[in-house]
Amino acid sequence: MAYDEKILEKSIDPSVHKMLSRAAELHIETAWDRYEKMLPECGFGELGVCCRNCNMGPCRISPFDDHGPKKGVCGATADIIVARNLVRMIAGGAAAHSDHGRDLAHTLLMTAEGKSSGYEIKDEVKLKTLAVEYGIPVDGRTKEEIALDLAKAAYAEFGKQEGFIQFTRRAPEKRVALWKKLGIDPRGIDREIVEIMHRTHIGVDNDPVNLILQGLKASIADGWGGSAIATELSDVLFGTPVPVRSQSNLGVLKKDHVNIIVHGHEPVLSEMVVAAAGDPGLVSQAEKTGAKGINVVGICCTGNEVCMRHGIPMAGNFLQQELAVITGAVEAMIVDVQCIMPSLGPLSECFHTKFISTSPKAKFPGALHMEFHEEKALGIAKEIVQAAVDNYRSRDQDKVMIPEDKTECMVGFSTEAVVRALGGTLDPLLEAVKTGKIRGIAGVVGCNNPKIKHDHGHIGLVEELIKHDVLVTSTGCNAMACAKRGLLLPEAAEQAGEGLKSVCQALGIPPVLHMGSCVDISRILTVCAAIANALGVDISDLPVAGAAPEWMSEKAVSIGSYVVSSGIFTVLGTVPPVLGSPVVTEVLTRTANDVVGATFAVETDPVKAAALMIAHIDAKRKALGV
Ligand code: NFS
Repeated sequence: MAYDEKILEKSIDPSVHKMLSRAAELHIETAWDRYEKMLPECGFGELGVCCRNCNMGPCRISPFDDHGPKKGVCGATADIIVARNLVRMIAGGAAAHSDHGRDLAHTLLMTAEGKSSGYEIKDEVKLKTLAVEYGIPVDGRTKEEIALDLAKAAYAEFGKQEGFIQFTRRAPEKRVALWKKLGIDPRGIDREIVEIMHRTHIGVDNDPVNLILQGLKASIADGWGGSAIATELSDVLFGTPVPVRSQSNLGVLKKDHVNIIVHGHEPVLSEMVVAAAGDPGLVSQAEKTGAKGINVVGICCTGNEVCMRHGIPMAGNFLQQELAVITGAVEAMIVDVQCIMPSLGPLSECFHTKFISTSPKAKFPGALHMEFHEEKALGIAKEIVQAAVDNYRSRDQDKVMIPEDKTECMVGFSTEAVVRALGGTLDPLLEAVKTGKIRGIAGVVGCNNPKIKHDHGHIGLVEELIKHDVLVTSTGCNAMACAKRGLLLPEAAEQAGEGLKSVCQALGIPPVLHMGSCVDISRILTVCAAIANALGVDISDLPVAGAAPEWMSEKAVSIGSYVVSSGIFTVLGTVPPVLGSPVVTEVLTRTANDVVGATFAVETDPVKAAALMIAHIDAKRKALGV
């Protein structure tokens, strides 16, 4: 089918072309339309030079106009304002990831105390490994006793006032020593986030470099702390992922089934919805309404979580959430927290879709709020699924248009699964890196953003990397883009360079490894730390690089910051709001190399971004003598 040129420019995904043309037909607006209405976006905001931190303003600096203001009312320069705004973004992102981690600690605590309903400790091996890491005794104790101590220890990481966060000690000794020397070895997770809010209050920290260092500190507390806690405790409760086959893209919705979408982030909710949807009573009720069954699919990072643990299909990434509703085939869109567009409320009202919010932290206009609590988790999940099943009768089949696009994928490469795929040790991977069959390793992650042709940034970059023998680890919306493109299949090794292809074929793995949701970038850090430790070097010495080709969220700012703080060069595909400050731009793109051994680069062209990463990888190979 031929589409309007304007629609083809918006995405590389054919399902998106179909649904955008359907949206236009129905006169329904999407994020792309709202983005266009926003243009031109605020130039002060783009440069990061507006400040609303007190009510003497709002102030903005005129970077190009000699007669315009060069200082805010308090005297803050562009450098100060940009640095304050940047670290506040880090605080927002670190808070989101870490509050997710805290919720997992809460669920584990309730489960250990026997107070939750429907949860159990699924991975006892991991439970014990983590307990040992925390110095918690394991011998002769029940799993509940160990889990109680582990949950309390994880909980304590958030409110800790002094000392260090345990999982940060997974980083190589040299890295930890560097963090200590720079004063950026984080204490409690909450403490570092609160300190950013304090320092950016009017009249506190007005040194851009000092502000950035605190931003890095909070980001380390996120990546090696809050996010790692989210990942590890999810594995304990729901099982550590192993490679599993599934499908992705909007074509996973079924015309003759009750379709339920889980959207958001924390597996605490989505795991229970998946369990409830398997309830024989609810399935038979679905059949009585004329449906062939109940079809649960995921969107955004919660989609990654349930896909890698249960093979639940992924309907799409961030920019596809509205399109899923526009199919007219969704009985319920069930959400918890993060990356959920408030537009879903009014949009759902155009269809029969029930938009169900569940978290006391995240309410939306037009949503039906069915609050979720661990004490009655399975019961509440069943009520939610029941609401979806009952709603099937309200579906207007004439309004249904599900694109047929769906692709097979292989997901679930946790750190443990990667090691298993390698035969039990990292040695084959190290050997392949040394011989050059694998040139280096890239972590490609992050969101979608209508500023960039949907999925083009992700796919353009990843395909270029694997072609040049760079093994890609992927999470979040990038992982979903790769899944839809068929890059998460062992067969995709055909598209890789000869060296990477031979390694993938020998091991039966895809050239792009799905490592999970955004908090699971902590898995990538763990792998990097293990490789650095095996080679006796720091992470900044490794032939590795990171990228967030279509990033938009504050979480992505925190992620980029902890990845760079860990010593990994990172390329951003959308421009961060820092260019109004020469000092901040210089620090992030140059000076940081002398401080943490890595920098940021900004490159909107994915092929050029890949070239930057490959050049970096080659330089590190040379320095390592491999
Ligand atoms: Ni992470 Fe971006 Fe959201 Fe996941 Fe997607 S938008 S920062 S990738 S779903 S968190």
